Amino acid sequence: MGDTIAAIATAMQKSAIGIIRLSGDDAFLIAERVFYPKNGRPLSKQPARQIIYGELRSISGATLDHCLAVLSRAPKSYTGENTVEFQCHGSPAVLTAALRALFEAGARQAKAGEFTKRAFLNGKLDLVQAEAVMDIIDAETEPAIHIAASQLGGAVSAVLDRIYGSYLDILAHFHAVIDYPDEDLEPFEAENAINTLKDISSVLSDLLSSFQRSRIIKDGVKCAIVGRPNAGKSSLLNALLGYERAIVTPIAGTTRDTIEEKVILGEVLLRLVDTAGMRETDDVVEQMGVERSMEAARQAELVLAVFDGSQPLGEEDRCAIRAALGAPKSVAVINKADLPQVIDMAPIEETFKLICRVSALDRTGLDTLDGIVKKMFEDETSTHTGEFITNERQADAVAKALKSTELAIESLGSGLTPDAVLIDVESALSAIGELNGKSIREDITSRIFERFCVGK
Ligand SMILES: Nc1nc2c(ncn2[C@@H]2O[C@H](COP(=O)(O)OP(=O)(O)OP(=O)(O)O)[C@@H](O)[C@H]2O)c(=O)[nH]1
Ligand SMILES: [Mg+2]
Repeated sequence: MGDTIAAIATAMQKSAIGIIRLSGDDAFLIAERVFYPKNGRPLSKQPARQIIYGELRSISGATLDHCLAVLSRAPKSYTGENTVEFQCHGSPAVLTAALRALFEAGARQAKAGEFTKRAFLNGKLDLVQAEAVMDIIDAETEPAIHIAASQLGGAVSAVLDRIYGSYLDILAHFHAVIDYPDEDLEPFEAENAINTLKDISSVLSDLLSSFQRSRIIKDGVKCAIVGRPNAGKSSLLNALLGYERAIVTPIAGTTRDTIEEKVILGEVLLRLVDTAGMRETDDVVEQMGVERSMEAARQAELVLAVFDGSQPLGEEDRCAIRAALGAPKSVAVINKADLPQVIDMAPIEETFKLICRVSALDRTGLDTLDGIVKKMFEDETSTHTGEFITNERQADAVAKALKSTELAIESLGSGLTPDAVLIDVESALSAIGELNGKSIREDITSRIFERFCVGK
């Protein structure tokens, strides 16, 4: 490692404050060449974790900013190395000039995720926690923040450490009995090992099922808005977004292509897809739009079937009903509640368990829809219980460990000699080791940190 890295850690746009990070063996030495504390003491002689006011200068001595610096001494820092963070004024020009000064003073540009990678390599975070750093930056809803924050705090890591330790105990016990037959060791009892492995397997199953929930919380739910032309689908999209995203006209067949936007409804992140009105048409472009609508409905976890309450239910509405029936979850949205209602509700009530009346025009009834969606995904979004794993890599590792654990239980139960079981326990151990980074290949580590932004 050794070399000292620097990067702008905040977004490159005008703002009140912009932060530059510096980390490595020579961080204080390099910082002293560009930062001059007002109290006259050199930076390296200043106390750690205190705010130091001073002047940031280029190598040639030109003042670049009056700013604050905070230093942390190894190993008590985010990266585990000597670090300095400069809180400058948030001007991209100032930050760029200050960063250049640090390069001239001996630092080099940090790569994406390099600060967090160093934190991992120095044992400040395990791999699951490092991934949570990324998740917390990416979080778009409060439940997503809760999951990431709990992972970052080490909740999942603690569970994995316990499991890892149990596998090691089983392996160590077995080897000790074989290698030291003369010692007065407790014999290796298959039944004890089975009990431990069963406990582990139940924890791993819970973790694996948490992935589906965390996926919904993190990535959101794909939600198609379908209905006959002019039902008010685009108006509903706009009303939910709070701005005029999609074109709305009284002409049936306005929307041709699908439009996707994210919105938070009922504390759930929805990836809303506005679609072309479903109907038989000779217009080639509209036909292609209708096909896309069908596809969007097929891919959706939730379908909002929009009906025009001011019109009788017609043949064109049946397409929307069929599309909604094919989806795992659906809601009938009876729109245009501000107009006299003539729609025959009986067929809709027969088909849909969940119905709400709204006026996309007046933006009324949206609270009811919000409540319905909230209740619908209550199980998935309640983050109060249990630990969550949050990406494919983690899910794959847990699935691998679970499979090997179950194989081990099966073999032990069927009376196979314990050494036949060891291979399974060892492969479960290595799956968990890859998950938390206790035993991981360098190429996997690099892949993980490449996903990070520079400065993190
Ligand atoms: N009175 C009333 N009119 C509405 C309401 N919602 C939409 N409209 C009107 O209905 C017409 C069609 O609305 P759109 O949102 O374009 O309908 P759409 O379902 O997206 O239509 P297509 O894209 O053609 O499939 C427009 O004139 C809207 O102003 C509502 O709640 N009340
Ligand atoms: Mg439309």
